[in-house]
Amino acid sequence: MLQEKLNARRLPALMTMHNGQPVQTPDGWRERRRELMDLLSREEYGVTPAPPTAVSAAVDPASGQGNSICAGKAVRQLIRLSFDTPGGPFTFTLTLITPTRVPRAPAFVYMDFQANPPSANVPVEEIIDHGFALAAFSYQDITSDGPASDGLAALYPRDEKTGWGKLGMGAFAASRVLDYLETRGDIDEARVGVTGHSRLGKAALWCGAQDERFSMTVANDSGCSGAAISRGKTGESIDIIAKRFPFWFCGNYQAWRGREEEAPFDQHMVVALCAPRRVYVCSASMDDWADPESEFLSCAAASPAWTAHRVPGLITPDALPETDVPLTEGGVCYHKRWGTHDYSRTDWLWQMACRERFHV
Ligand code: GTR
Repeated sequence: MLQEKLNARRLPALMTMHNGQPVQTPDGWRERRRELMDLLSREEYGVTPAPPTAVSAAVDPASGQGNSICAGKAVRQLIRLSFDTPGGPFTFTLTLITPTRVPRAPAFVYMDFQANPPSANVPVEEIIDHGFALAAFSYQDITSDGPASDGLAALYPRDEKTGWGKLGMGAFAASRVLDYLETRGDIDEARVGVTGHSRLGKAALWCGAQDERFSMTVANDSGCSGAAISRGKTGESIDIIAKRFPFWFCGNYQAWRGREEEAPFDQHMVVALCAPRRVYVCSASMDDWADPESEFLSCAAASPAWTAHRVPGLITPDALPETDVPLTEGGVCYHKRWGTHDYSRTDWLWQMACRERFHV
C-alpha cells in the first residue's frame, strides 16, 4: 500500500548515482552523498561556506557564572560565541541550560523564533529532568528573516544563483554552536541533536543533513522545502514558498517554481543525507499547510539510505500513520501528533523517549 502511494509520487531515484550505478553499500552511499549534497546546495539551499577554524566563547557578564533555575536542577548561562568570517568577526548569543546532576549531558541545539530563547513553549524543566542540556539561539540573531543582507549574510560573498539562503545560515550557526559544545567538557558531544520548528525545522534538517557530528536531527512540522516531498504535495508548494521567501534559498530554487515534477531532487534526499544517523520527522495532524502525508512518505522514501548501511530506516505498518502513534524503532523516526502547527511538549517528550532508548 505504501509502495503504491510512493510510486504515485514519481520521485527521482535516491539510490542511483548520476552515472546510473546503483548504490548498495556504505562506501557507495558516501559517493552518492557527495552528489546529493552538491545537488541540493546548488539547486535549493545554496552552498554553505567553509567553517571557521575556531569558535571562541565569552560568558555574558549579565549572566555571571550562570543562574540556577528549575529548583537548582539546572544552570542557565548566556554565552557570546564569536568566529571569523571573510568580512570580519561575527558574534551571537547562545543560551545554554545544563542539568546540574549530569556530568556529561547529551544536548539539543535548538533554533528559536524568539529573542532571549528558549521561548515559553519549550518544556525546559522536562528537558532537564530527562538529563539533556539545551543550547538555544534566536535565528534573527544570525540574520534577519527578510531580504536584507545583514548579520551573517553581510559577511560572506554570495553568488546570485548558488549562494546560501537564510535557512543555510541558521544551519551554519547551529553547527558553530556544536563547535563550541565540543570544547566544554560537560556535554556529551557524541549525543548532540539539532532541532527547530517550521522554517527552523527546515533549517535544522538541512543542518543535520550536512553536519555529520549531530547524532540526531529533529525536524518539527518542517513541511515544504523541509521534510515533505514536493511532488504531489498539498498545501504549500515550491511556487508559493520560493515566491514569499526567496531569501531562504539560493537563486536557482526559483527555477523549480511550478516545476517540482521536473526537478532532479526532492526532499526525501535531504532526509536521507542524515543516514545512517537518526532522523526524526514530526508532523501535526491538522497541519495541512505542511502536509503530514508528504512528510511521512518522505521518511519511507529516504529509508533505503539506511538499508544500505544494514540498518532499518522507517519501521512502519504498511499503512499511513495513525495519529499519536510514534514510529521510532528504525533510523528514520516519525510521528503525527494530534493538533495544529506548533512545537508541542508532546513532540519533545516523544523525541526524548527515542533518544534515551537508543542512546543518541
Ligand atoms: C510559513 C511558511 C511555512 C513555515 C512557516 C513557519 O509562512 O509558509 O513554510 O515555514 O511559515 O515557519 O512558521
